[in-house]
Amino acid sequence: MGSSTSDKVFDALETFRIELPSWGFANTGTRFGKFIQPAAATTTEEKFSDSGQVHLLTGVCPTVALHVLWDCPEGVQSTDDIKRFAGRYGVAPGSINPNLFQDQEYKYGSFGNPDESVRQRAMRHTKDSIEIARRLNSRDISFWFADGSNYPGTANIRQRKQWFMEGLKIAHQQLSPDQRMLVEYKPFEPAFYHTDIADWGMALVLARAAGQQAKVLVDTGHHYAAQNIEQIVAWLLSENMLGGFHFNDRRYADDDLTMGSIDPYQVFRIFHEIHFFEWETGQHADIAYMVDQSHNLKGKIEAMIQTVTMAQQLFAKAALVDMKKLATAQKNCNLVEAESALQDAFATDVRPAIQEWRESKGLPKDPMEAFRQSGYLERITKERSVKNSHNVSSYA
Ligand code: RM4
Ligand code: MN
Ligand code: MN
Repeated sequence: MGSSTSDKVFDALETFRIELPSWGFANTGTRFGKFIQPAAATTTEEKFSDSGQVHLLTGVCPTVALHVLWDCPEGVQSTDDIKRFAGRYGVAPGSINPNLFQDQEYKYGSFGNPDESVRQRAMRHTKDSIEIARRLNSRDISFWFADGSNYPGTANIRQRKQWFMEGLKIAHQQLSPDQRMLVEYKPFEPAFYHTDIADWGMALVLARAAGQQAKVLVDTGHHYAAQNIEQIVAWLLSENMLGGFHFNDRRYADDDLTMGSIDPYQVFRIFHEIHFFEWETGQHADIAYMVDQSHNLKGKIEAMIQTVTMAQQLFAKAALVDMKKLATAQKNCNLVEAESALQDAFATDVRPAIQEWRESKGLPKDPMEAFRQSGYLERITKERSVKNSHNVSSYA
């Protein structure tokens, strides 16, 4: 490997950080049930402990995303506990995710519910979530709405859009100047006929209407098969509206599989659009890279280490694209040359350079191996297995 290749890999890794989801360490399942893991995290503290392990071994996951309902059972009062966990386990709270889908009241929606008192309840929870974020010094409040309908004719789509516009605008007014609102979209599930924020265009319209600090969040699992996600990314970048990602992979629907497990080239192409944007404009793309996965069958911490390793590899590979060559080839419509610029970078084995980078940072060369040697899994399995034998209730 040429030294310029490893320089590029080092440069790319220097800035790349990825946020872990607290719920990725808990028992999760499908609508058919859960398979309980004896080592799964059963409390917010355990989720911090597990993410702390991943950060300790990889060095690139300094924050953990929190879901208010699952991680802040006392609402705003939970923030003191969370600060303690953050100090104890060496990971800071990251994006704050309001939960506007699980309470019985949200059966017909939250911001889009025809019942005004439910919309108000959703707003109260939203304001609490923004306050939680403020107390925790979290920059991003990340909104995913399950709102929608299951049958044609049962919902007033335009009216609901209006309610969303109003709700997000009010929420935006609560933000501190350094906070951001991220608006996620999803084409279906749990609603099966229409979802109120079904795609990136709808999220963009709502984010623009909400205010300057609102951006779009791209969850890679929230697209129809064959959709060109990197094009969406390129458009959002050029509109200065890309706020962050929820990474996961999919084969059929919102499968929440390990990042890059099905289609690593797609993730590479997404990262390429970001690198290309930065190269061409000289601007830094201020994007929150986050994981949103549900490891029903894999060991949770191992799956997370695997994810982070994959993310680093694909980000580094994308940094190897010869941009000058690419730009010239594009200009001259030299198709094979242009495409090869991507393919050559994708085919490069960056693993040795990544190992060198880890060593230069005093990190284990192989985080997975280091985790297996650490004894951590054996310890938490012992500590948590009894608790896990009767922890099957909520999603995470
Ligand atoms: C949704 C969406 C949200 C996540 C929940 C658990 O499908 O991806 O971001 O918080 O799942
Ligand atoms: Mn998501
Ligand atoms: Mn999802």
